[in-house]
Amino acid sequence: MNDYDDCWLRYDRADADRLDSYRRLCRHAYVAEKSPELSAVRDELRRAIPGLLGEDPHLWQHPPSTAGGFLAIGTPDDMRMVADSVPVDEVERLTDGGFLLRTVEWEGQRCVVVTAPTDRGLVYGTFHLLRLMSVGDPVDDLDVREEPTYANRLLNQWDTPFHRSVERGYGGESIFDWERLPDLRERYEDYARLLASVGINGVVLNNVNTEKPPRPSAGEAFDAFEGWQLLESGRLEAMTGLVSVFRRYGIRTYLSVNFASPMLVGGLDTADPLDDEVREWWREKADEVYDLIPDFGGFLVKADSEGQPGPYDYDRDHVDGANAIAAALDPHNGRLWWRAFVYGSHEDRAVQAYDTFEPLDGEFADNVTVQVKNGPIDFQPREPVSTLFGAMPETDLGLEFQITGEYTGQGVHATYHLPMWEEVFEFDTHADGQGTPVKSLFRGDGEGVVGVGSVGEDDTWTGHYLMQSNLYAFGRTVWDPDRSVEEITDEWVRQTFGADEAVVDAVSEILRDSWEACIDYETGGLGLMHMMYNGEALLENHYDPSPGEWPGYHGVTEDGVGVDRTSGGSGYAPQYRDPVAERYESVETCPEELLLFFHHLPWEHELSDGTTVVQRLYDNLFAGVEEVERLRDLWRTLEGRVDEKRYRHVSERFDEQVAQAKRWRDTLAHYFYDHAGIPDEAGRVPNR
Ligand code: GCW
Repeated sequence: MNDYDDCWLRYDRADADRLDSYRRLCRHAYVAEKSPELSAVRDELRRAIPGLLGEDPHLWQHPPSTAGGFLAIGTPDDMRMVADSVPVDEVERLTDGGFLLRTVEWEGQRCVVVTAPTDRGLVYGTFHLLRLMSVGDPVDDLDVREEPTYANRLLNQWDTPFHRSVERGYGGESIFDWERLPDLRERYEDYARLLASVGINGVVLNNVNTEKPPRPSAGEAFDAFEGWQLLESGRLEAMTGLVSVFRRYGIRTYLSVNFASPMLVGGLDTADPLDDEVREWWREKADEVYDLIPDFGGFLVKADSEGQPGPYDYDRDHVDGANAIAAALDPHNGRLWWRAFVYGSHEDRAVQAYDTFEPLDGEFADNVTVQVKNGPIDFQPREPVSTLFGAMPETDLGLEFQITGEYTGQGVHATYHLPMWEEVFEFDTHADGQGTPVKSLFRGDGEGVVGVGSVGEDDTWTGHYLMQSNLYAFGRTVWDPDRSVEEITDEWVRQTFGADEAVVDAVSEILRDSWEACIDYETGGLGLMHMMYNGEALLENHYDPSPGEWPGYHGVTEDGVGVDRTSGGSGYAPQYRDPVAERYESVETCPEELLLFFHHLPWEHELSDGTTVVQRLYDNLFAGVEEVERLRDLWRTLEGRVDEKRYRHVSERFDEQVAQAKRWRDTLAHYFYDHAGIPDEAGRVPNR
């Protein structure tokens, strides 16, 4: 037994009403044998069946003739029994990762069949079946057909191979012990299981920040191991075992690489993407990587951003930079993910990504994916969606969400991101006329959705038991963005906490309402953002309130609040297509939840219900704290219903969250009051 938590893969005993049928159909399992993925499937049954059914599984290498019923897992090519009992063309038509689950009659026995055209699909199908049993759904009449919506469902680890830290990770140190590779830890496999169980099919193992600037001058050594070193030959060789762990679960491995690798790793004196030697260096390096890891996914690059080198260092643009590296990956079918999170000369950072990338549409190589954060700023509690979505029809795009809670209370606050992701997915970009929601994009073979990871060495994995839900929900919504928040949440709660309806209801409600509460106490709402501490003293923690630090983000002055991002201001609103651009451009039609993101307004500007802006901000700040208190009290009703360890852990964090929410409320309320000079009508903001 490990000390760390099993998260949603607990496999607690199934509901008594269902137990007979589950045992009859799933205790005997006939599983194809040929691949590493299928050995992972068998291992998962050995873990799950004893817990769920209270009996060890019987694993067969041929269809058992006398069991009375059994579970069969394999492709139609692997197993004649499968080919005989499901429509083979239907299976063959499924995309990679897709699977069918059917309950069938076979030679007088009733059987559950899990089948797919690929072994990866069998892994997903198996986890799907185990999920059904974990939440207590019937399996005696199954007819399930599933396919992932997006071809690429990637996790970006921001694990820095440097003192094992995780940038913006709140679940402890990195689980990856690079210094000890090729030695493996059981935890790698358990992590791969968690990811595969929700359909993730790629993992970028290291942080996009592959270098800690400043770089030492020539002749001086780096004083610590840095991410770019993972491209060194010895490191790559040591990594192959770790890659195999993920491969067994259908997950391809990727690396973040430094744009200046030809210099750092290769010893060249330039990284100019148009230099022949540089291009040759990338080609040889890619050949070496693929010799060791034939199914390697590709590279991810953060260039010209926050101190990382990039093509601008050589007066080249992002197309030159990306295409040079992509050319090296291309012969191996490798893909280059190139981030759009760049800075530039603009006073308003919101306009930057679109200004930089939209003009380059159509120029990127076919195996480049431009990876864009969900909003134009930086994973704030609420942002409008990025203007790049739907704006680069000739370019493969990826959408980047943050699973970890950098700006939403980190490892302490319970802030569930799924409702935010749903808002992003449902947003109509009008890219292809009305009815082009964000979720309808990213459907090409080279496109997909990426999540910035949240796990670490902590027993809870994510630093907070309830925040395991964000990792779960990310995988499930990216598998199928049409699945509702309620459904995904309900599945997670039942697998994680069991079937007690009082627990299911309370935890679901806590999660559902947590995001709006966070927006209220951390921003006051109305589209304000980025008032988090960013100074050196607390390591740019992005956790504590510090509204005075970056007034450019919220535009607070004595005469008003908000940032003018219309055509008369920074010009962000017109980057959208009409009618979205028109809607944001005008104060009258701009949705209130984003009003101050797009407009600088007087403190006494009246909102649609007659409340003034300043009063609404006060009201929201107070409402946010009250809401967190209500959610904490709801959790407290679960004492005795949830195991002591998790009950206490979450209770303590809730107490801290309430205290911190009050700190946010008071800091912001005073800050607004100091600038507006207008007291709260309810008298809740004391003069200082
Ligand atoms: O939000 C900022 C974070 C950085 C991060 C960067 C990025 C990995 O504060 O920690 O660096 O975004 O996304 O590149």
